[in-house]
Amino acid sequence: MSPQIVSLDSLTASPSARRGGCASSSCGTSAPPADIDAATWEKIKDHPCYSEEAHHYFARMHVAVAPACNIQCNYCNRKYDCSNESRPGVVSERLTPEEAVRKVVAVAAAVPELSVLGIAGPGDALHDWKNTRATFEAVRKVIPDIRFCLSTNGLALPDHVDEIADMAIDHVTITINAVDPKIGARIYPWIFFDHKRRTGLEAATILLERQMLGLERLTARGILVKINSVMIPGINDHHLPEVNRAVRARGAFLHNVMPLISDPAHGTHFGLTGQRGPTPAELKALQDRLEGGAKLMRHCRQCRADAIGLLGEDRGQEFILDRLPETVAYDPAARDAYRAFVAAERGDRGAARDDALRCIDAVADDARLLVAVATKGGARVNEHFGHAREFQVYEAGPKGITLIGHRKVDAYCMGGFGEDATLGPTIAALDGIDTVLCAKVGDCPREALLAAGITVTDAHAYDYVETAVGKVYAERFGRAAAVA
Ligand code: CLF
Ligand code: SF4
Repeated sequence: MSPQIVSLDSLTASPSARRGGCASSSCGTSAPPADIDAATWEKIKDHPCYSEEAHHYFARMHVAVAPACNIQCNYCNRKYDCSNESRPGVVSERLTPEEAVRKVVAVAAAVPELSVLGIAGPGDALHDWKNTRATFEAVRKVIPDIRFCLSTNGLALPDHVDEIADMAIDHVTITINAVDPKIGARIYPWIFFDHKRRTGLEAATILLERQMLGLERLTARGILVKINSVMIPGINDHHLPEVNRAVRARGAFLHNVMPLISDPAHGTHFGLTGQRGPTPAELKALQDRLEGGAKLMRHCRQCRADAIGLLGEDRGQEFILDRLPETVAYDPAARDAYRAFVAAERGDRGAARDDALRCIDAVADDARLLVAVATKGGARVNEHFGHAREFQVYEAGPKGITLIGHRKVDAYCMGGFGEDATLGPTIAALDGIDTVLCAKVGDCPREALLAAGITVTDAHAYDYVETAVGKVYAERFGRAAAVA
């Protein structure tokens, strides 16, 4: 049976429909949204990529045990890293399965938020299946409650679906950039398949057919499949709605459209030939166009193949293998306690969100507002403006309050002092934003942003994000009394 398409709109429908279960702030539960069955919710509720809500609370860890790949993408230079699931940047270290287990145990002991172990390269997790399988099997013996996730280009996928299902790997990402081989041939110069290197239309035809076959086989086994698509202006941007329809028809759970990252310094074909990536506005316009099809993931951070931590952070440098003790005792108590905390926090946040959405509902017209939030997790406004390395962007409007993306910046505050040189790029990165919410902000950046037409305020510090966005929206459109 195919899994249902998840509705992230469950967070943006009418308040009563947005949450299943109780709406009391004291209920201490995290009941599934009304349109997600209990079994599916159990699989996604602590997966930071498959549940937008979970990404506020839970962390993923990637282990770079799969360096080899069986295809070439024009946006990838593996000396530099895998663009499939990673932003360009070398993997700090490649690991053997044994080393990976040691590292996972050390991270699980130190990071109670850890819920998912992913293998996302730096090559292809299924082409390097021996390493991928050995890693998952060994980790399962030590940490039975961690979820497994893998990412693949799909070429080898049809051959591994049974083993994936047998190993209880519940989440698989396939990168599908085209369903038309003519478009695919502009993205993939070659594949290695059935002992032969193949090029051009033949290569793209085989790859695209194998991707669809793998997707169909996975969904038939009840495995949740997310599709990643790299948006490449002039090549597949107008084609991605067709990709969205095709993957939806085959039971894909989520569709994640990511911007091409293209820089000559990365040494990729696209980088060297001047192929540009989309602007944030182009990406948003495409994502808006895709609404109503396969549900969209909008909180991807294009993370490295060795990333560790919440999606908006990378703690990889804290866990370099050489610096870890040879043996680490793993005690699940801290992770258990953290999950109990999150369950209670979600109950409170759900009630606060319902209140905030009622404020939005009270404004009858079509007014929309883009709000950027500085947060370090927990779905709260809890980061100083000067410390933020990214801002989460929320759209408030008739459809509710929706996370629509993020904007990366360099931190303004370095060693206790404001770094004026970063303000210009930060203001540029916040183009189109109406209000910035943060836990604290100094006069200098506040005035500079105001001069650029952006309001920044710490008046809602430590509120839940939706509460703060709801208040700003209601205040802006004359409904302050409704949120008192
Ligand atoms: Fe890793 Fe990918 Fe699993 Fe997540 S990442 S293998 S599904 S655990 Fe997540 Fe990172 Fe985006 Fe990938 S934010 S690049 S979607
Ligand atoms: Fe690079 Fe990943 Fe494409 Fe392989 S599948 S070429 S590792 S981006």
